[in-house]
Amino acid sequence: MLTRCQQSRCALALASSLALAGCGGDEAATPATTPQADAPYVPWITDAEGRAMIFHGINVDNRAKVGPEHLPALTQADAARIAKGWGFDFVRLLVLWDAIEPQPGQIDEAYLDRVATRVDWLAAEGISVMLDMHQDVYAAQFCCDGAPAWAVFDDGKSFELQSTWSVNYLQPAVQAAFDNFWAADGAHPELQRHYAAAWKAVAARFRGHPGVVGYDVMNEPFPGSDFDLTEALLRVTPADGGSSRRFDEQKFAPFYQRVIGSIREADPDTWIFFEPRYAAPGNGSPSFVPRLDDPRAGTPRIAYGPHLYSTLLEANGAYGKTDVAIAAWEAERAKETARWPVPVVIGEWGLAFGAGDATRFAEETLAMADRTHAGWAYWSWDPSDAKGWGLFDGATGADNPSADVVVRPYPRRVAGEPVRWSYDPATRLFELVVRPRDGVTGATEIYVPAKRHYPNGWQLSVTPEPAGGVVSSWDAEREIVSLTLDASASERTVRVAPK
Ligand code: 9MR
Repeated sequence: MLTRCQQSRCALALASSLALAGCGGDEAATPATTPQADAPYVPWITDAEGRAMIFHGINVDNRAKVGPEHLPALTQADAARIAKGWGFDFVRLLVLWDAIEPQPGQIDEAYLDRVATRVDWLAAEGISVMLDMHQDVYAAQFCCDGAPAWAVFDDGKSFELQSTWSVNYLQPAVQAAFDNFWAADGAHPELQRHYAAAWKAVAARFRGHPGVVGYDVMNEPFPGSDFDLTEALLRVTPADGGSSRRFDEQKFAPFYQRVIGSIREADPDTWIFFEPRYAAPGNGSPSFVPRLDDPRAGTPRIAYGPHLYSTLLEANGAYGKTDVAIAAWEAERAKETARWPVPVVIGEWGLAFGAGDATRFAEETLAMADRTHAGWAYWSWDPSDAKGWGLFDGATGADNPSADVVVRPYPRRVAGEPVRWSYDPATRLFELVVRPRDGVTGATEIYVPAKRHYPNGWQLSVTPEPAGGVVSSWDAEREIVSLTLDASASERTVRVAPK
């Protein structure tokens, strides 16, 4: 039980934020077969040349959640800006169940056409897209977005609209709607059946699209009445895992397994991302999702897309010196990826850059992502609000100073094993350590935001230097340096430094 004081801190936190919210081969497409329960996971997503793909990107975007067409505000010119102005190679693109299946069993192919147009724009810019089946607070009729109206069963429970969107998760009607969804053998078994079938339709549509790298099964899945508010706000998980473990093991994992199976009936190859349950893991609590099996032939293509938000940061309006969200998050994810070594992409992280010490939080998040080999997508491709979440100004369209923090050098493709990489914003030194790996072709590509971060120029060095010197080429428009490293050294360090 929470004390009264804890409850008021919770209310404060909620009021300001519950918005927490081996390298694989590239086998040819083969039909799904029986699950290979023990097939080892692979820790990198690789491209057709066997290069590890490291993702820096952005969520596109909040405006897809509502409106008759359910489309993000993205234009073709925006796609070019995301790639060339910010150097991003990744977009987490929001799609909505209520747009995909507005009536039970009827897939809106025209909507998928509109989504495909956006995917095409992004792919033409070299951006890999993850389709994110988004939801916030279950459905539009509660406040936010997600399920079609016909899939909302709230058992007649009460709902009072709360001014902070995420606080609506605590409303009895919302919890009942989720409970009905998770109860696969309950009163509404059709809900998960429809959800899985909707995913299959999406997968059938985007199967083989060169721009689509992954499917994110559900945004920030909320555990319904198993939600542990104390854990979410105070990062205190019962020793036995409590209702969170019960949810993850008994309801959540079977749901994931079912949707994975359904996607694989249509698409054997696209990576499937799962997230931990909503809120607590994003703030540094454990997830109890067990290993998920991939029924595709060959190596599993299961990846992890956890979010990272500090409740405390949002509640206090500043990044306090005692806020351990990032360290706790790193420690918990390390335990999980030791159990299942899958590629990790932080599907969302973001913050109000107007808050105290926000830049330090952002830089620590990004350093941690590099350290742990995680890709990421900033929340979101929306103009900045009053608190400063966006990376550009809605009125002028110009970059905000926050873009200078979020946009940084990274190794977007690594022809070999990426051993480690880092970037120090103070010295502007970028380093990548890479080991040769058999069967990989193509060049290692590093995004170097030259105009933004190296106004006096930059220099590239490789140690030990290859016998014939460093062979590199520079794409000035996209600010990408490509370099070919031979296998004569067991490990090489590539450095980009200011002149
Ligand atoms: O930032 C978004 C806010 O403007 C919306 O009101 C809210 C509800 O639609 O969603 C916010 O975005 C959240 C996203 O959907 C899920 N993860 C946390 C995001 C930031 O709060």
